[in-house]
This record gives sequence, structure tokens and C-alpha cells, in this order.
Amino acid sequence: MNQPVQPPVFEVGRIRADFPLLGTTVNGKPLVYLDNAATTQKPRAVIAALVRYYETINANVHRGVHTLSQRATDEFEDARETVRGFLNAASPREIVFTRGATEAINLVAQSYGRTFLRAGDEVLIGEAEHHANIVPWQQLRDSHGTVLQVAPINDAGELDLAAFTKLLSPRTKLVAIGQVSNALGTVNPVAEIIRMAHAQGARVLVDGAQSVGHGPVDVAALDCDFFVFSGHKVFAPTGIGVLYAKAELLEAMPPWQGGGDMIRTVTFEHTQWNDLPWKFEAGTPDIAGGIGLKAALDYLAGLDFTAAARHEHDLLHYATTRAAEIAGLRIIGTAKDKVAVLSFVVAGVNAQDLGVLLDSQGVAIRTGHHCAMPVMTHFGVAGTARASFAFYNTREDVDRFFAALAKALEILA
Ligand code: C6P
Repeated sequence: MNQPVQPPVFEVGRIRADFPLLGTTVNGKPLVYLDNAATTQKPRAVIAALVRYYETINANVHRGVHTLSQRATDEFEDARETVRGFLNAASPREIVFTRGATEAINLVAQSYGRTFLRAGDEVLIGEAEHHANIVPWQQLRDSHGTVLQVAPINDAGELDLAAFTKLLSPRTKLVAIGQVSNALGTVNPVAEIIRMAHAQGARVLVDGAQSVGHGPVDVAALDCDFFVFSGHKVFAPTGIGVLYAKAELLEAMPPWQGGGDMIRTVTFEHTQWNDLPWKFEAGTPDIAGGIGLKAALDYLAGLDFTAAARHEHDLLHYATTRAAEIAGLRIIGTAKDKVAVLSFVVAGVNAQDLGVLLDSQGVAIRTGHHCAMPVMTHFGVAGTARASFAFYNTREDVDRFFAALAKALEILA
């Protein structure tokens, strides 16, 4: 008889050893790092890639004939190819390096938005968007007379798909939606959203800042028009991020910044733009960041991402169960489909005070509005305490978090 196949065990202990900062102490206590939605810790392989770059390569890219410059260029462009593979994009021409998700959204708003959207055209976003996916569209509205439409969320923090469908019309030219909400953990059904938007002739930008660290992304399968993410949320350094866009769109879009590297020829009368993707990369890029991003994506490629996601879900389930035992605790964001983010308030307790008291016990969480003020308005709270998990967290971290929380609540009582 066939034995049932057991899923592979996720060896979290071995993985933790790859992240030096996880083994340190903060305020005299072993660190419990639960602020992964803000930024993730870096594996040794990423840190080593940065050191190797600066110790053995450091040179500017696309400029010199000398050996180091050529090596820097090769490695930076190789990183682009790795990002292409990570997203399953058709070509490295579709991968533009930016400073992060924020800059990538601003690029689309300023280049695509200002060129292809007209007064009265509608941009449709969700109520739970991060400010980075709200403000650039407001700025476009204010400068170009586009209309900003907002699809509401329900009280579980899920996008109200019926309301979204009603707002979608031939006037909608762009849908900009987060794949995962940073404040709530809600996973949006972006594949369905993209299908519906395309049926109305709208383009779709997916903000993948909070999804890339939790599972594979396939821009070809999604058929999104734009996809953005930040390296630092996917175990890579800060300062590097990515805009994926379909080549036909990037071809049609004008550059948004002028300078070196984005040109082919310059006279005082006229400038000819460089090819894709460099047309959108004015100035010296974050070369070390790109190489670090490649190291992070290579590290992820060596993991069983499915097992990692299962492990994170186990942590979320465990933390949610433990949270239910605490009097006065209200979880903000109870969507059916969630990544491992536990946002909560405790009656009569200031979230910031909680954060400070947890920190004194070595537990790092984020408190406040999480750059998603409209979400706080929806739930009638000034801010929340947010514990956000990565695959290197453990049940022991959850236990230490709840022990620290109990102590903090005792002090604040
Ligand atoms: N959210 C958080 O603690 P940048 O700052 O460009 O790397 O990422 C911006 C951004 C865009 N979209 C979403 C969904 C995000 O969560 C973020 C960053 C962090 O939740 C810092 S505010």
C-alpha cells in the first residue's frame, strides 16, 4: 500500500542560522524580530555579496572599458536577468531598477499617467492601499484632472469585489492595487481583478511590496501591466527596487528623469533616448543593491517557498489563536486569505506604548498607521500594533511575543 506523502519539514533552525542579526540581543534580550513587513533581515549570502562587490569590483556601470567597470556591468545586468526569472517576465528589457516600490509607482504615475491619461479618466485603487499607491495618483489627479476612485473594503479588511466591479467602467484607465495589504495582511485576488480590469480596457498596476516575500510571483500568468516591489522586503538591501512593465508600454512611455545612462546621443538641440530598460534609469544606479538583490533571490530559489509559506501560515494561525485569549484585544484584518500579519489594538491601550514596552523586552514590532491612514479611518483606530512574520520566525518567537505582551499589558493596566 502507498504511504501518504509527508510534506517536507521546514528546517527553520537551519534557516535562522543564515541570518546573523536574528542571533543578536536587543536591550539585553535575545531579539524577536516581528517587523518583517517594514523590512526583512538579510541572509549572510546577501551581506557577503555586498562585501565582495565593494572589495573586488566597485566601479561604475555602462561607462568604462576597464575591467572592473565591465565586471560591475556584467553583474548588474546579470541581477536584472535574475529578477526577470524571479517574476517570470518575458525579457530583461521589462525590468527597470528603481529605489523601491514607491519610486516605481511614481515612475508609472508620472510617465504613463501624464502621457496616456486624460482629464476625466479614472484611476481605481483599493481602500487598503499603502500611501505609496494613493498619493502619486492624487498628485496625478491634481495636475491632470484624472479622477481617483476608491473601492471599499469590508470589515474583515477584504476588498469589496462587488463594489469594485461597480466602480470599474470604460472610464477606468488604470487599476492600481496591492497584492497584499501591509496593514491588514489581506491577500487581494489580483488575478481576478486583472481579468475584470482588462475586460474594461483598463491597465493594471500590482503593488507587490508585501507579496514577494511570501510566495512566488508570475507576471506572465497574472498578465499584469505593471508590477512593483522593493528589494528590502525580500531579504535584499534597501535602496533597490523593481518596476516590471510590459515592453510595449515601456516603449511607448517617455523617460521620467533625464541624465546620464538614459540617453544614446545628446546635442543641445536634441536627445535620443537609450534602449529599454536604461531609458528609465537616469544616473548611476544602486549597483551594489542590484547585486545584493540577486543574492537574495538566489537564496530564495534555494528554499522550498511552498514549505516556507506553510510554515508562515502555521505561525499566523498559532498567533491568531493566542491573540484570542487576551481580554480586550481586537484583531484588525481578519480576511480569509491572509499572509502572516497580525495587526491589533487592545482596548484602552496606546499602541505606541505597547511597542516601546515590547522593545524593552527585545521584541520588535511596528506600531502606528503603517502608512495606510485610510485603513485606520475605516476601522476607527488611530493606529495598530503589528506583528509581521517571515519564514525564519518560530513558534518560540510567538510565545516570547505573547509573554512580552502580557507583561506590557500588566504594566499599562
Ligand atoms: N511598507 C511597512 O512597514 P518602499 O518604502 O518604497 O520600500 O515600499 C513602499 C510600500 C508600498 N506598498 C506597500 C504595500 C508597502 O507595504 C510599502 C512599504 C512598509 O508596511 C513601510 S511603510
